[in-house]
Amino acid sequence: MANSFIRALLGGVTAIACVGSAAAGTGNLVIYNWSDYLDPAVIEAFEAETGIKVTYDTYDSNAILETKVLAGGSGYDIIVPSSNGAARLIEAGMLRKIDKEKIPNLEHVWPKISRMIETFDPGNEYLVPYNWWTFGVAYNTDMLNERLGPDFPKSWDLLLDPKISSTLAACNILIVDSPVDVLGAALIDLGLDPNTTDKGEISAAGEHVGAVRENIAQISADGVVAALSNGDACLGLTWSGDAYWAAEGAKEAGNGVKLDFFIPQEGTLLDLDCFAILNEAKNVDEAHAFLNFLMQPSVAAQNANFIRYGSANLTAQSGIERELLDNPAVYPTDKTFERLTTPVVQDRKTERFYTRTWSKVRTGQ
Ligand code: N2P
Repeated sequence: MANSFIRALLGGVTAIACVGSAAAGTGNLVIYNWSDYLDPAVIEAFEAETGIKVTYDTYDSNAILETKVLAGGSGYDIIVPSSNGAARLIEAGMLRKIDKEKIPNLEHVWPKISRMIETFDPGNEYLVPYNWWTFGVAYNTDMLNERLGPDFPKSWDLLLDPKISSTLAACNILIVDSPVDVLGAALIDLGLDPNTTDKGEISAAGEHVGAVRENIAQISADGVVAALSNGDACLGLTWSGDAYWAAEGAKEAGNGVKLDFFIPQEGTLLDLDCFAILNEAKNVDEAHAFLNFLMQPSVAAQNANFIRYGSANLTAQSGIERELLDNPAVYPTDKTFERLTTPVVQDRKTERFYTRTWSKVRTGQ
């Protein structure tokens, strides 16, 4: 393993040498990514190495990304949609085929993860897998122990059982603004398929969350991490990497807030984000150069250690912290895998029904 890591590093050096030629293009690159989802030092290193100037912008939900991109003229080159959103953008003809010759470091992608997107991107022609995650429950250990005792159920019930969530409402429950994840969790809690196309079942999931809506302080695109870190929330339904990020934030702040995360016993969703290059990208060579740079195992490892998400770069694992690799919420074991479902891409009608159901939950209708 050590040898292959060293070989990979050497491969990376060659790749950096190639990257220089991309600077002969426009010399600019515009990236639109989820917030807190790339180590700024990676961008600095890329700029220093290549002379390419990166403009970086962020979003907090697939809905925001899609609205901006589907309107056209966004000005972005690289975007980072989650699997469902990525599939819709491929179908809408918004993405450019990746020129694999320009990204030799694609060889480091974990085949198990590449396969996850095969159903909607056969041959991974448009997408480069970035990170995977599980959706679960982040919590403030002291606040929950105080209110529920130490043996509280590691279950979706913490939100979806009104008796429990009403006890936690005063210390603030926040959930991410992500219909696929939250309605999926509600479907799982009801013993239903999180990928159902049955309108009655989707409505039941909406009503399940709606029944505890008054106990949710905020459905937030970007506020969950900060609220957990600061001790302003005791419960957050969010993604594994963000939960980790919140816990690290509290540790760094030294504010005494202790956070943990679990995958509910009923099961949950596992999904991934991918890099894509827009059809309308103006800086295509630079975009390829950036992806190749980031996918060098040493760079990918540094980035994974920073953002705390499970990396799709297999070779990078030699450089990823043991604590992250051993955390089944970040790198699920085969046993955990049995309790996980990956969202499928729904037909347009079903998709719209999920969105409408979610809007009702959000607005408390
Ligand atoms: C990063 C959030 C990305 C994870 N903060 C869900 N796509």
